[in-house]
Amino acid sequence: KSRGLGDLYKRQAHWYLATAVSRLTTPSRSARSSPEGEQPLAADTERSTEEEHVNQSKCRVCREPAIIDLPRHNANFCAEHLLQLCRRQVEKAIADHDMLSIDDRILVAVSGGKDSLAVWDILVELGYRADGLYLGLGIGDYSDVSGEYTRAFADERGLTLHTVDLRDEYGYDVPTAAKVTKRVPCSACGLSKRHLFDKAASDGGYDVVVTGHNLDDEAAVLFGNALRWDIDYLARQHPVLPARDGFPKKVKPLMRLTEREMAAWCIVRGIDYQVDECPMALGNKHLAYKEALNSIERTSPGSKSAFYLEFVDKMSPILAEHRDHERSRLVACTSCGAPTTEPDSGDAPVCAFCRLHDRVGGHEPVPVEMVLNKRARKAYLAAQESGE
Ligand code: Q46
Ligand code: ZN
Ligand code: ZN
Repeated sequence: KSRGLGDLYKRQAHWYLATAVSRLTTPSRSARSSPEGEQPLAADTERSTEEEHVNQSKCRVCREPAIIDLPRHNANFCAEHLLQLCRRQVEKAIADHDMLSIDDRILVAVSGGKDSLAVWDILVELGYRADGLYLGLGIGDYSDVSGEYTRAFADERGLTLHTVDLRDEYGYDVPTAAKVTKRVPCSACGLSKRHLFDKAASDGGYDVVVTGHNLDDEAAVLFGNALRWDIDYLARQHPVLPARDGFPKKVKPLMRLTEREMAAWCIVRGIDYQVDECPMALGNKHLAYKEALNSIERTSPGSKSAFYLEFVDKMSPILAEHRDHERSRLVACTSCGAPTTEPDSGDAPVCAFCRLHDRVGGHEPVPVEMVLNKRARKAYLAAQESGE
C-alpha cells in the first residue's frame, strides 16, 4: 500500500509497538473501527522473546502486563493507561496554556501521519468540535497515500474533512516549487501550509488551528534555534500563538507527548497512518537534531522534555516582548489580504505566498526525484522500484 521512502528506525519502532500492542489487546482488528475504541487487555499466550522484556513489566497503574515503557516517566503502561496518560497530557497542555475552549470551532491540520490523526482523535474524544483540513502537496506517492489515510480516518468516524489540492487550486506542487525557486522543498512547503491553513481557518470561520507538533518536533526545532541563538525564531516558538492581525489562533496540544507515544496511541486506537517519512525530509537537519536529542535522552531520560517544557515555562515569557514587537509591524498583502511584513523599499506589500504563487503557478509538474540530492534520489528510486 505504502510506497514512500520510509525511515528504517521509524518502521522498526512502529513494528515493535504494533506487535506488542496487538498481542495484548483484543479483539485487534474489529475494535479498530470503533471510535469509542478502548480495547480490553487479554492474556497473552505466545510471546516472542523480543517482546518478552516489555510484556514482563507491569502497568504502573493497574499492574496488568505493560505494552510500553516510558523511561522519562520511569514507568510502564498497559494500553488503557497509556491512553489515559495521553489524554491527561493533552488536557494539561490545553489548560496550562489556555489553548482551547469547549465552544471553539477547531480546524485540525491533518497530514495523514500519526500525530495529526492522533490529535484530531484525542480532541474529538475529549468532546471538542474539530474538523480537519488536508493539503494535497503533490509529493508523489507519499501524498497520495497520506491523503488516503486521512480520508479513511475521517470517513470511518463521520468527521468533516476539507481538502485543498495545491496543483488543482494553485497550479503548482511542492517538488515544482522547489525546482523553480531553487530552494529546499520544505521552504515552499512550509510557507504554503502556513498560508493555506490560515486562509482556510479565516474563510471557514474557525476560532483556532490545531497542529500535531509533538514534543520531539518542538524540542528539535528548539535545538536548531538555540544552536544559532536565532532570537526571532526562538521568540515565535510557543505552543500558543494568539489570534491577531488576521492570523488565526494556533495551538499545539501534543507539546507534552512524544512521537513514540503518538504511534502507540494510534496503534491502540486502531488508527492506520502514513508510517513513511516524507521523501523530501531525508537528510534534513530536523531529523539530525531529533537523533541528537534521542541519544541524550537514552543516557539521561527526561532531558528532552525538560529542555523544551522548561524553555516554554522559563524562557518564553522573557521572549514575549520580542514576539509582540515582531507581529506589530504587519500590514495586509495587497494581493490576498493576508498579514505580511511591510517592505523597507516602500513597495506595495505582497505576502510570501502570493510571491511564490506568482512565480511557480502554472509550471509543468516536476517529479519528486528531480529535487532530491544524489543520495536521497538513489534511496527514493530504490524504494520505488522495490515497491516498498
Ligand atoms: S511535508 Fe513538506 Fe514536511 Fe515534506 S516537504 Fe518538508 S515540510 S518534509 S513536515
Ligand atoms: Zn494499566
Ligand atoms: Zn498574499
